Amino acid sequence: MKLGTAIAEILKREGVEWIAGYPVNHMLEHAAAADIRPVIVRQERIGLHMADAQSRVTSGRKPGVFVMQHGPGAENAMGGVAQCFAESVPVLVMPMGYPRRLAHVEPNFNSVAAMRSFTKSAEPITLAAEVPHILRRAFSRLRNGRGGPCLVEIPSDMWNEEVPEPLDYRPVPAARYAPDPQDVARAARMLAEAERPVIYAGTGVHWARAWPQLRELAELLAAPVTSSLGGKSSFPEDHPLALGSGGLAVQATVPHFLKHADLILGIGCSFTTTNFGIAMPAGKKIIQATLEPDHLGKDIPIELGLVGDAALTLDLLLAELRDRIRERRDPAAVAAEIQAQREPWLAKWSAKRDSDAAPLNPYRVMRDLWRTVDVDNTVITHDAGSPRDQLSPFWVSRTPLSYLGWGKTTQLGYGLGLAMGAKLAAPDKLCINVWGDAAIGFTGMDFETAVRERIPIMSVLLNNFSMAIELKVHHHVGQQVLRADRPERRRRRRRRRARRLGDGNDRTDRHRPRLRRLRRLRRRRLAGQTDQCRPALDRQRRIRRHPGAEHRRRRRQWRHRGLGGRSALAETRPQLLPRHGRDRRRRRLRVRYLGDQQRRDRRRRDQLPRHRRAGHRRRRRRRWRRRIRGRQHHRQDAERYLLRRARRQRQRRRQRRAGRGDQHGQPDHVERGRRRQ
Ligand SMILES: Cc1ncc(C[n+]2csc(CCOP(=O)(O)OP(=O)(O)O)c2C)c(N)n1
Ligand SMILES: [Mg+2]
Repeated sequence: MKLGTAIAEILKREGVEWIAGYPVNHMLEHAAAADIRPVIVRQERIGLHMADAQSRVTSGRKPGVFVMQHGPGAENAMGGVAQCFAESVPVLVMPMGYPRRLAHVEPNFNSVAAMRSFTKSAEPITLAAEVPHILRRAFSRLRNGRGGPCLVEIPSDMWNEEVPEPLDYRPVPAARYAPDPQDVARAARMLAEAERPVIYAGTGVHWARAWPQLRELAELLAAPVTSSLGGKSSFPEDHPLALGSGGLAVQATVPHFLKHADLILGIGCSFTTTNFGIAMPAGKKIIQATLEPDHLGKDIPIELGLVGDAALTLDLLLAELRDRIRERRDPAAVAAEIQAQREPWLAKWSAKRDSDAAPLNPYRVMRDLWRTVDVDNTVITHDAGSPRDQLSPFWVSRTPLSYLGWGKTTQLGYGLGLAMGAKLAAPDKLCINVWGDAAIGFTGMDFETAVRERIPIMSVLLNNFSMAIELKVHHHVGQQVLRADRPERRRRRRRRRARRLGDGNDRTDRHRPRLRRLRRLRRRRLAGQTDQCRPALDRQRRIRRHPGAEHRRRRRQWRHRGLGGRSALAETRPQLLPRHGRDRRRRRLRVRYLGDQQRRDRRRRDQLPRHRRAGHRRRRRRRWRRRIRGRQHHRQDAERYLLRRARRQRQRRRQRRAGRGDQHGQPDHVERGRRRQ
């Protein structure tokens, strides 16, 4: 069994259904052959973000996989890998590597060496027979403990190596671990005795799927619950005990309750100090429950640490607490206090959220979005910048993993990949990403991936023509941006630019007045009020009088525009030529774009002696056909046409051969050679 086939088989056994990738990496071919869907992205980072979402939405049960080329592909993927690392997301990353003899020679990029510091594990394949062991190690790390990207580099000279059969690989089991029972008992005592406990839920609750336990604990203690951005949606935010999520922008409820808490229980969280998380007030008594022992007391001092899976930890805590608290505590007082904080806060924001002013402000957009979509069957995420803060405090998420948040670092453009990956992982959900104009500048081209791969997502772009969130930091730059962007200035600038380009109107409505005028003229002409629209009428008359001349004139015109003359296509494939309004306009743009090349071609052709012009024309047609093939718009037509042509040519060749009596399918030149003998 070839190396790639063996890896694909292992992925299949591990339940991988699709992999994201960017060529060249032969894993894409091997995966497709093993019925694993390859999803080709436009750049590596997005592929990693998609794999990231696959892992998040399945709580790591089916980790995402991303493959890319050695050298530039691996270099360009580093951002996405670093993002997974910062967010502790388990993703299998399989770059191709330089051939083994060059893997450690400068300046070749060695993924294992380069990415070791921000992956959970990084290992090259150096022996084909070791593949099952290497992948077992990788999957074991992906499924156990705190998540993170695991990298397996496949040297590009190994694809043809044989992995011994039968392939000895069994899917890796996931093991959970729980905290020390004595610590759990102590934590339960502290919680039972606390008068104002607050629960802070981190992403660990999602990874452990500890949602029911979290709710039960909150209800048992009548304790208010907030979360990190990553932990948002682990507790229903329309629950009377929900404070809303933490983050950079938070509801007034969150700081109020944290400030007055006498005990904070952090569950599935690292308490990392970050701009994107709420800071715990100093001097508080804190219990930290986390999967990662290295995270205990990492950024803030804690009273007690519980190391283990969030679901197991909560199960144990609940069992202990039920002995101490017989009945659920009455949540009325806490709920009333939450409302007393939330209502004035909401009232303060309602001026923006309910504003009808045009253009609509982002808060209003988010409000309407929440009211419009089926919130419980939605997975929403956002990019860095203002969209995050305009969404997170107001979006009331009610079902687990309906909100993909992040809390340590986020590269602009992350949200698009997350939404696409989430859609592949949960096809029944509506997947939305909300981003700003700076964010779309990073990964916007991958919209094409969503279209090509048929991944229907919703993308909400909040365009404020600036990096609004950075305006306070970059005051002078920001001011310039704002000044240039005042609407009347913008319009005047555009008009000036348009006039310079020879058009009287600005960009947005360039075609409209012309169309309107033409339509009006046509109406009047039909009503006999005018005989304007001369050019069209004249043309009609000319055609009627001298059809041949008009035909030649048009041919000249097409040639002049560099379309290879009517004969090239118009006669054979008239549907490939533009006919009406939008098509023709598009073509005109294309012609302008291609004009220089065409003109250069023609000049070159004219310099050739006459007998060589045919070859030139043939080459040009070939190029033209290639161009057509690349155009999505006509691709199917063109492909069908080319296929049919190729078939015809084959047929003709076969007939020619048959005519010459060649029954054995020998190549032409052999036959010809024989004949000449
Ligand atoms: C790759 C990357 N570079 C820089 C940043 C820092 N950063 C965070 S938000 C932001 C500006 C976002 O602008 P935009 O997307 O237009 O949102 P706005 O704040 O204008 O609504 C920048 C530069 C980042 N998060 N990621
Ligand atoms: Mg912006």
